[in-house]
Amino acid sequence: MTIIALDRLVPDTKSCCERLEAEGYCIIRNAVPSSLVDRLACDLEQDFAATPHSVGPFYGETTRRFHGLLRRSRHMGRFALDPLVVAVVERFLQTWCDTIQLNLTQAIEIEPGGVAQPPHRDQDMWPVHTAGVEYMINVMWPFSAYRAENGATLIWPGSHRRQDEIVMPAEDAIAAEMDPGDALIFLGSTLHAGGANKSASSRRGMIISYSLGWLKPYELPWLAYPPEIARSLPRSLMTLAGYQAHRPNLGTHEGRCPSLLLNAIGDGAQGAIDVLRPEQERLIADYRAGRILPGLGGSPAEDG
Ligand SMILES: O=C(O)CCC(=O)C(=O)O
Ligand SMILES: [Fe+2]
Repeated sequence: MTIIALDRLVPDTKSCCERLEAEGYCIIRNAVPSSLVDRLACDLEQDFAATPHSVGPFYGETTRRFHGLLRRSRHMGRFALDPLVVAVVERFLQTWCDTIQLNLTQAIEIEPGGVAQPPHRDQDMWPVHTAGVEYMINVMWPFSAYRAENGATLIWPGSHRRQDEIVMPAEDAIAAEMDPGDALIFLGSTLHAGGANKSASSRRGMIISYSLGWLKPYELPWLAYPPEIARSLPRSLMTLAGYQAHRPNLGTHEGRCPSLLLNAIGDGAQGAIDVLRPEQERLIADYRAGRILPGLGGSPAEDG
């Protein structure tokens, strides 16, 4: 079993993207200091203790999961906005959207005795797929050492190119063994699963996932971070977490960009304001000026 890993000492968006392209996953070693992971895990300790077991065959009844992590620890920004991760995610997703968005933050504990999760591709949650389009990217951050015996995430290398195979042979999976501070990035089209925990202690970590900015996210960020909470959190994080319209006019509130809700005043209903791409504004201007005639194709800008 080989684990493909990158050393953060040579952080390089290009090589990380190449590995994702080739294998469907990539491990960044020492992406953040392990001491920071310890502080984050410490902030979440109470939540792990207070969270009941998950219900259902996908989540797994020997797991505990909770969400809305950006409001639970001030350290989350360092993880969610990790520059290398964000650069990689943007490189993969921004061909298909203007801006990426936070899809989910989820803390996960797999208890001793936990069975392996069914293999799945996370982007299959959305029912329609266009070949070659990536809809989301996941990043798994371990809080405890991930090893094959304690349920390290299982990944099927190359499975992103074999979308028609619902499952692949168990022996083809690798266990993404990592230590706190490492990060596993994998595509939404990569077959994976939480592993079985055959050890005596819990495996804890978190997933932060990002998706095309116009998709419905798994976790509704406006409920996880309503305006009164969002105003107390870093603006860059809340921009990622849904307080940003996606052109044209998607994800708005009262017909306006929801970023206006982050301002201390002026968040009442005040009339709609378009959020359009420049080429859409040009198209409308060309139409109004009579430069677009019925039956003509092509770009009006080029047609002159
Ligand atoms: O816990 C893990 O290692 C993976 C979890 C996962 O893939 C999921 O819940 O979608
Ligand atoms: Fe998953």
